[in-house]
Amino acid sequence: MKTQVCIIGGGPSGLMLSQLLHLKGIDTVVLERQSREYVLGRIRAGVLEHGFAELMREAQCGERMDKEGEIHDGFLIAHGGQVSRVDLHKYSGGSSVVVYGQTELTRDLYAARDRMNGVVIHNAEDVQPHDLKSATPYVTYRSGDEVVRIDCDFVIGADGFHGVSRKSIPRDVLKEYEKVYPFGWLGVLSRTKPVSPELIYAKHERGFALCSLRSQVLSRYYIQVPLTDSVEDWSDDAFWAELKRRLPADVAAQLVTGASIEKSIAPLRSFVAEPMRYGNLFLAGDAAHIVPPTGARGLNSAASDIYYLYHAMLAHYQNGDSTGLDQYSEKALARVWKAQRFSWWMTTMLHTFPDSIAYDQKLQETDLAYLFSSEAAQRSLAENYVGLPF
Ligand code: RFL
Ligand code: PHB
Repeated sequence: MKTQVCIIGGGPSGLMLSQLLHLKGIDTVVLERQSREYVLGRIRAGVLEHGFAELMREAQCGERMDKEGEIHDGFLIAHGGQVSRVDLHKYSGGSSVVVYGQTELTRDLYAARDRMNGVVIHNAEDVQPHDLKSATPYVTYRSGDEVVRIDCDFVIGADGFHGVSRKSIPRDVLKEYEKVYPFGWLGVLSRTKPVSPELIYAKHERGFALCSLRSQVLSRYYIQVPLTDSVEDWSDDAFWAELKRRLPADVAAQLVTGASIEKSIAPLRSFVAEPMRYGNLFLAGDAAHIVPPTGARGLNSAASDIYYLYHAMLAHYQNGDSTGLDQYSEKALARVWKAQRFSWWMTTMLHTFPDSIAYDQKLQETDLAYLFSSEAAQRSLAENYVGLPF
């Protein structure tokens, strides 16, 4: 098989790039290890920044998002017995975020690829990139007993944190920066009315909690749990009881509980791999960097990678100009590190750390007190949350 751009990973990053390039007449093949059902069964992000939503529209995939997604102009932070609002609209110069699930967005991208007869190969086993430093790289995968070879100009590693792409960059080239947090998030999806029209991030001495949503009939809640906990340790009743303990009493009293339709634990981690290019391999999204979900930055950081790569590929194929490709890693990493800083700050301010000393707790309280006493601080939060410019 032959293509111009071989994309490893059929998550939002890979599908989005494939769709955008296809619209400009650039041929791609997407190789996905899992089945489509498996990919669409994963419950992940819920908050999209303005720039991501724009990219969805440019990819001709924004119709359902614009109809069913909710525009949110602010969110709430519960702390020390009070609830304060962050006015995103006011402090970001009129911007906002879109609440629309990653699952739905991925479904829309798959539908668009199908409509245009895009090649997305599922259940691709043992995917392996080769000859990345040469002008003629190729990727192999196994389908049953058959090994298939795809010759291409470029390989895109959009295969998430556990993918094969990053691992094919030699150890002496790649530098990895990592911070592992001593807790995870236990998430529950339930077919219940959300407790609040806007997201509530709750700081509590028993641990952080988040009230989010997918629609007016579908709620997503999270609580901070120790890394030693497993999903089996948490019955639905235990989850709801713990969530209520961490919310302000009037919010807890309004909480509608119900059977969980998904329950999972995600460990919290910050990670960056540098550089994001090796020869003709380009990393994008979670394959190169991940953040703790507290700032809702993960998918949104993937979006800026895709934006830069898309424009760099266009310049290369349409004008023979490779400047964008040459500058990709540096440009992408500059924005990635800002998302890292913001996510680390939100996580540090709102979680309960098992080894924290009284001094640390005072600083957390002061961070929040300063935030809500300073318009400049709220402006800084808002501009990061709605997304820094690409
Ligand atoms: P993905 O989604 O992990 O997709 C990678 C795809 O590659 C496939 N793959 C392979 N394919 C072929 N060969 C191999 N060897 C392969 N290895 C892996 C995988 O099966 C998969 O389909 O990465 P991508 O596309 O870069 O997208 C990144 C986002 O998924 C991620 O950043 C967000 O979900 C993070 N995130 C959030 N981001 C936000 O911007 N806003 C949020 O509100 C938000 N909330 C969250 C989140 C992540 C969470 N979890 C579970 C980590 C909430 C949670 C709980
Ligand atoms: C979600 O709805 O899954 C969600 C929302 C905001 C976050 C993280 C996750 O910061």
